[in-house]
Amino acid sequence: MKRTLLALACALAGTVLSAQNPIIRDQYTADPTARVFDGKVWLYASHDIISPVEPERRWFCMADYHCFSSEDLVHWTDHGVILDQKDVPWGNPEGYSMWAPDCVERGGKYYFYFPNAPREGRGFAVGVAVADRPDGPFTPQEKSIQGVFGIDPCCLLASDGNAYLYWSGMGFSGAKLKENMTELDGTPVRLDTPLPAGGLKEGPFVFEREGKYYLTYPWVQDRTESLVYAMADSPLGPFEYKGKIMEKSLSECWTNHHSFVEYQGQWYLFYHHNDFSPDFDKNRSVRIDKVRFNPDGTIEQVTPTYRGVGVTPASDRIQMDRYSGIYHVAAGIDFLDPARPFDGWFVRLGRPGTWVRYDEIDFGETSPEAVTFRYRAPENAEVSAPLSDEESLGTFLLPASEDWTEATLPVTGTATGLRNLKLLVLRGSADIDWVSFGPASAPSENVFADSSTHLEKYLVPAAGPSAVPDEEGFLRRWLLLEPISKPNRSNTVFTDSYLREVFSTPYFPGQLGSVLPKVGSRVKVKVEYQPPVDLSGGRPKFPQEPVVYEKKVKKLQWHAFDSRRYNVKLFRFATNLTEDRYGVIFWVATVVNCEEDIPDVRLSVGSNSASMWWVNGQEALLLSGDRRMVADDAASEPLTLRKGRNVIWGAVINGPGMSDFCARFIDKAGNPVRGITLTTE
Ligand code: FUB
Repeated sequence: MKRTLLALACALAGTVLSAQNPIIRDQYTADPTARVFDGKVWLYASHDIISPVEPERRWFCMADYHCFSSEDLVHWTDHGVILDQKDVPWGNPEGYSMWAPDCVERGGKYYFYFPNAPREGRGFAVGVAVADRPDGPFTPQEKSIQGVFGIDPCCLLASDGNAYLYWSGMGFSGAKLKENMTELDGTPVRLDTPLPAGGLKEGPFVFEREGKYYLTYPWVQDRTESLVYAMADSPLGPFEYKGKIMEKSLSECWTNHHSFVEYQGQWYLFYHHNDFSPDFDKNRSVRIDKVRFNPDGTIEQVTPTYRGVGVTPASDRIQMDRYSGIYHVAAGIDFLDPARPFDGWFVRLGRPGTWVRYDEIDFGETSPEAVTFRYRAPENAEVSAPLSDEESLGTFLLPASEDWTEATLPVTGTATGLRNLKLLVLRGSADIDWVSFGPASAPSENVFADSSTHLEKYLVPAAGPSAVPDEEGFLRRWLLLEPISKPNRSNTVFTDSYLREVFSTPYFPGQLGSVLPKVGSRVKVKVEYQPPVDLSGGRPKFPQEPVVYEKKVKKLQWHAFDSRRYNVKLFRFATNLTEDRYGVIFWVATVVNCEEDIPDVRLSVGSNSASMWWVNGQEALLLSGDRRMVADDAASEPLTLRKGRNVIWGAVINGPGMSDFCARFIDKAGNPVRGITLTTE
């Protein structure tokens, strides 16, 4: 979650912050009050700092307020300082006590209520500053509000047409405000201290919903605050205690402080926690989670999450450490740099089988073609990206890297609209900072570099306009289509009739044609889905129970390779570039160019497992059954390689084993055919 430049930029007002929880990531923020003005959510919060005068002082320290706005609750704009302690006529200019604020709009004016230490005397007073816009400039009144002594003001614009002010100080008080919004209209009333008994109660936030008034507040229990609430039929009570909104945090951050807001039909709870400052709980950060109401108006308890709310565009850096779900004790989060907490966290997926899930990613209307991982891994790691039990964006090889690095890899599955994404480790382990999805461009080339340590041992991108067969006549230049999922738990089904049926299925345009697909082109192929095979035991384990396979469309790419060996290692090809490697069909093709007709030759093939071969559109060979790859396992009837181009197609099918093939042309005497060249177009 590295945002050093962004953090710098955010020192300026009007910058955009993109976030899950905590939502503001370049400064401490606390005591959030969220309001909706002009179709946007506006956040007014305390601004925790380390004391500039007494850095060792382990107490709250706040000199000013910022406000923030957002339309999607994900991207927040910091509007900068809206009020500074130096500018409050009645306040102590060095009091550092600008605690929990609130802001409401009435009659086109914005009223910002804030507690502060007065110039004279002790304790806290509450003031109001007025502006024409939600982001100020706010002009503070000359004097604090008469009759209000305490902290944490909250203003309610009730449906009875009145505005009410609430605050805490030796219990809760409330009072009607005058039309001018700056003075109390009458004597404050003490709100009956609702249960639970004992323990400090502060931070009252009162809101109205469906004719009920909710007094919600933090309540200290064992030195840590949980959020609780009471309900009433009128703004000033009597209130009846109802229960907990949020449990106290396990990390024992002393305070919590919150507000409720309804935005676009959904209610949200804004609250805070000391995410960026685990060792000092007076430096806090604002979070958001969704909140729901029961049919009787009571509040469903809220579980704090890292994921927070809002939809994250797939092209954003998706901070997987802000997860919706995580599996296994070997998975967890850590600061990227404990000395620089605002750089954020990464998620550690410490062994095969661990996973992390991030919900509500918006892939839009166009499925991504590439994914970039920011990660590090002690050895090569294999990470799959399922979207559900049936769908996946692919399996990705992350080459070993001790340092943080980025790898951009082609996506093999499809995703549009809103999806939840899991990253599941199949092999090795990885620390992941973020992932981001985008269009194809360079990634499909990068893949060779990224996976070179594995793939390059077996296959290298075709180099030069043509190749020649090796000394033994084996054809080593091939166009390979990424594997088509065709789930088979055993190779025993590969009978002639099964193979003919499977291989006569049209999968892609130009199949078996005389014009070969372009290198790098992609085809949309309808495939049967098989759930990821369990590799944890070293050998592939297929599900014991019958699995319902569903049809889905995948985008598969054509690659041109020169094989380093006489046999073409399809399994390695699949393992390095795609998610499917077992229970698959590989389509392969090459062009044999001859200077003149060469009669009486045979195509000689070996494959693991079954395969079928065509020369110039005619079936040449069918290798059925559960086969091992053996050179010259089967040879075609004699045929003529014509002067010019001869197009060779092959299809290899496999179940739970490795896959490869070798092919050459031999003459009557069984010697390799010479004088031919190989191309892929
Ligand atoms: O931020 C200072 C104080 O901590 C607030 O006013 C209280 O509600 C608590 O969150």
